[in-house]
Amino acid sequence: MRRFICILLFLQVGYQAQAQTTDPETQYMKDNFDKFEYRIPMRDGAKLFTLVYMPKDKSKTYPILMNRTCYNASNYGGFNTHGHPSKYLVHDGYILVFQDVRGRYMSDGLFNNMTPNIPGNNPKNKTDVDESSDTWDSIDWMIKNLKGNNGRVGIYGISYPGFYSAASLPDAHPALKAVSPQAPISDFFFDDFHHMGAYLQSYTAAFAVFGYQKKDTTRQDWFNAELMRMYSKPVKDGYDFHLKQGPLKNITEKYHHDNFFWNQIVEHPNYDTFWQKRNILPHLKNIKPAVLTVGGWFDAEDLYGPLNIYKTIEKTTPGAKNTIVMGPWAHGGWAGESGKTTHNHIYFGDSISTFFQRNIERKFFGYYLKDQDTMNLPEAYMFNTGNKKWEQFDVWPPRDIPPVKLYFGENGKLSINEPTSEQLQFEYISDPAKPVPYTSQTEGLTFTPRNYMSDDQRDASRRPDVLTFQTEVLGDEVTLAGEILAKLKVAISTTDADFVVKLIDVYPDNHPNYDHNPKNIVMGGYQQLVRSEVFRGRFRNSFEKPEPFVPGEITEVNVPLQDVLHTFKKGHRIMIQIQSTWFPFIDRNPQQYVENIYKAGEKDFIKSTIKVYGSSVVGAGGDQQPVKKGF
Ligand code: PG9
Repeated sequence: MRRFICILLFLQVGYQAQAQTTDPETQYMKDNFDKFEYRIPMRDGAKLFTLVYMPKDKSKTYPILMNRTCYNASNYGGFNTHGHPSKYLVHDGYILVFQDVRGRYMSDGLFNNMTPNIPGNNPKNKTDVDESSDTWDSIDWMIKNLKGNNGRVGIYGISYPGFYSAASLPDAHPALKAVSPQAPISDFFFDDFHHMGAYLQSYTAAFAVFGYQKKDTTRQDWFNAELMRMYSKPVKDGYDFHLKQGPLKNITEKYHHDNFFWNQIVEHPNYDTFWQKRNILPHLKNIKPAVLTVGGWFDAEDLYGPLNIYKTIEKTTPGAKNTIVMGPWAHGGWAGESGKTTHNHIYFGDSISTFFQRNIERKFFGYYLKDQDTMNLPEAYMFNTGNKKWEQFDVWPPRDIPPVKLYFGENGKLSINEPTSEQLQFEYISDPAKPVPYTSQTEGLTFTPRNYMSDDQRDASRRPDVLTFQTEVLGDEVTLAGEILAKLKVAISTTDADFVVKLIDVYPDNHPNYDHNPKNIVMGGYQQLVRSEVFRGRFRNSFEKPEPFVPGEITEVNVPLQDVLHTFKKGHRIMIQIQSTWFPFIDRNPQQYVENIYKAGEKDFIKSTIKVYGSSVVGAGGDQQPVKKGF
């Protein structure tokens, strides 16, 4: 079939005659690159819109550095836009490529969330298309058609583009030499929309972006503006707004009745094949490109993704060129540089993103795509969020930092490595009409919540429906490095409940305030959240086959929290909190077993008396594999 390739060459005169911008990096782009637009044909005939910046200097060849996105490639024209490569990469000289994935903006086809990977080979047969085949076809076309390329390709992307980066790895094109999935989604049942099966109610408006098919190719947002307008209305108190919505079924009726993705979420409340086939992790085997996975320790959206993509490749492809970087960032925080690196109220140091961009990311692509420098990146380049320093490890989780076991004792005492009495029991009443706020601040509606990940837990500590245990003041520092697994022994008075476990660093009363905070943010006695996770109790034995609790029966609930690298300094305390609501970050559990929580009615929501036993333990550090893997 004659491959019709439409090349829209921007009018050079018009493009360059634009007024000189004040932003030096955008000006650098204009002075040193020519911009082209292509519609690259895929094996099934669909054409994917691809924006290409070609270096003007034709005296040498360049690798291709590609970003595949669902967030409108046309927006990448300006330098300082979401997902643009760092200035260090731009100045090093690459053919920069931004592509609308299938079904988005200027590309053909239908959008499919987390396109299921079709195991097999590339080039696949004509009908089999997925992100791997679209990437393969795009690379094959670019290598053959973009003059001046050096035959090597790199892919990077943050967030959903992080998933598209990871999805390029199975059956990768031979020219694909370096891939950096950054804050990548790996599985929507554990990243973004759900955490351990519980739904993130704070994501309500995000469905606007992912739940509507466009009618034609377009550079403009086509999705449900009404839903996005939720953010223009001055909703100052998201807690109150969401509580007033009542059960999720009201959200369906009011906002999402015509949203294909929301309806898929509602119809697939358990980890069935709909979600399982959208999980990229089982396909990450026999990985050939070098991989640099990047994440933020305070990433509320995709923390499961980077950690599990790295660990999966370690398991499936021994000897892979596989590195993980975790820094003190929120979602994608490493892409920007404000000078001071802070997360909410916590200050971590200066220019940490610049360090990553210049000393890690630039080296990674430069080495594998341009034979630049030497490769001396460690297996794991991890920022310790307690002593606020980078640390390098030759394996992650590290084997030379002993795991710690934390036990619940009387009078709110948390014991380190010394079991307390199994007879002890601790009790609270969980009331879905008065759920525990997920943040100490009054926060309006968010696209996705972020600040809560390192927030002060003092308000929660004072609630009767939150169990709080803390160690004595530490006489010496204690470092937790690796996974955290809370093995809870519980009994509830009803037939369902959620469990939220939080690991907290309690600052000494004389801790100085941080300059970047308003005066009312007192760091003395601050109870900083280090790691937290929710577990929907019905999935304790299987995410695919949920089970009710037997009222009053002592039951094991294993809550895997994501990894940490955190030194609790001398003079601090370690704290653990346990609760059963976390609103509106997480939707409310009716606390009695219903087939589908998305369809529960107001009357289904009841109080539950929760008992936690002294035989529970929080294992922190090292490999903490859940006793019963629920998936
Ligand atoms: N974490 C981003 C996201 C936000 C909201 C909905 C879906 C995804 C992202 O991965 O792009």
